[in-house]
Amino acid sequence: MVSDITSTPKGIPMTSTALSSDGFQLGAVHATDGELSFTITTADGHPVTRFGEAHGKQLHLIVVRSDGAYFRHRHPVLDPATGVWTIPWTWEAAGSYRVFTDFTPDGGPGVTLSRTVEVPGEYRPWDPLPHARSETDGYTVTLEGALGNGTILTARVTRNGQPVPALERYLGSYGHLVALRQGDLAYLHIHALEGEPADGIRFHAEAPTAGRYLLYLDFQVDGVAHTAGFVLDAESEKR
Ligand SMILES: [Cu+2]
Repeated sequence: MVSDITSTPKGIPMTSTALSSDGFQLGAVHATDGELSFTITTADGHPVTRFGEAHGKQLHLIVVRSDGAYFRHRHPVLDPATGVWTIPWTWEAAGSYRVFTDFTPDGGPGVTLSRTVEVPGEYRPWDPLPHARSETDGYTVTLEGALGNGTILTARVTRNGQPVPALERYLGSYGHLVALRQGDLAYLHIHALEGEPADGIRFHAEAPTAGRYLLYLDFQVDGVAHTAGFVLDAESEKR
């Protein structure tokens, strides 16, 4: 479970965008020569070599450009002797990227740490308008419902106008949704509710504030993972 979320007095989850938290630190991220690597250390700099699991993985790596473009959710491999995580990597475009590591220390609650990485080159900004429908790899994905504090979002995946019956469990549920607040990329890991995918994948959303959010749904069909992106404006709390 992701519990880097600390509750405000009103009980609304806020997420850290820091590179250190809860006694852990994300070391420098190297991403050259076709490989991305980093180390999670303790606050005093010792590499962490043992991790627990959440959503079937010891660590979830989320990389996205600061404007929300070029989102990737990957699972790097740990060298348990050194604490170095690696994954093959090439950058698609220039810009400032945020690298999130979402992990579970051995025996502890989950932690999310992040850092920025600058990728040189000519930068072409992306400024998306709100949209709740996304086309990806031949699939059409819609997100129904309002994003707010304690609202339900329902994702539906179709292909050629028909529901996709072969939606597979991926990372412990039929879909995996990450929401980032536009502006600071505050990180929300939105958990799927149990249910059959024929009825749509339902998520329980807790947007910490009103404002614009970038959302990314990962789903899997025939062993292949796909990502659909959305932009939603969170409603302010109704009174
Ligand atoms: Cu993951």
